Amino acid sequence: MTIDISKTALIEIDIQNDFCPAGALAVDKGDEVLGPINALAEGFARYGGRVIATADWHPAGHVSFASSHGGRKPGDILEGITGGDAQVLWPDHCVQGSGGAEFHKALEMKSVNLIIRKGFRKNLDSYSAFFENDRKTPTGLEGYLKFLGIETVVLGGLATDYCVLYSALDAAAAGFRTIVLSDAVRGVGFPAGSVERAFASMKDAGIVLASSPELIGGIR
Ligand code: VGL
Ligand code: ZN
Repeated sequence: MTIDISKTALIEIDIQNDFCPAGALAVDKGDEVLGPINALAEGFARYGGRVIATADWHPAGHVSFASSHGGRKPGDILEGITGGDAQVLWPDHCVQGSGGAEFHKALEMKSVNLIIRKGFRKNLDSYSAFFENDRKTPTGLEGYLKFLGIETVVLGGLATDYCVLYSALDAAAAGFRTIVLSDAVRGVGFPAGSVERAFASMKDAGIVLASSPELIGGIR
């Protein structure tokens, strides 16, 4: 697969301690994305490519936390709280300034050109790197990429069924050729079947799955 590095951006989604083993919202084997992501980022950097890292960045008492809704438990689902789809309630995670919100220490930050933080408003959640969960509030990433003439986005990170999925769907809807890294994503898997449904919706949206070695070999 050919990657014209001047028109391609790598987006590393939420590779933060809270989504890795022992984190507050640990994704099974979440740290396994680090090897392929770091290798690809290094390949991009070698050719002067754009590498963007995103971070879930919630204030204490965030609307997506079960603890903010007296008596609710993580995994409960509430309708109509952020204007978009039903909201899954999560354990407190990625609280601004906390250790859990830091990027995993093995994530190679030297190649990262831009960090996008999202979900920083108390009453609005954000899975996507492009739009918050009201589906209207932009993060600015689309404008950034388009201004630079980026045509292809490559996505990896955490979690397959939430932030990677929503970011990939928004990237495709914005007109980018969208590639998700088959070996550099891991999912939450809640509710049951969510990872399988995520891959199916990506496929329906014309999103391509490819492995990091396939892409590294194609960088020009
Ligand atoms: C995420 C659940 C809640 C993610 C973020 O990064 O996929 N999932 N907040
Ligand atoms: Zn979150």
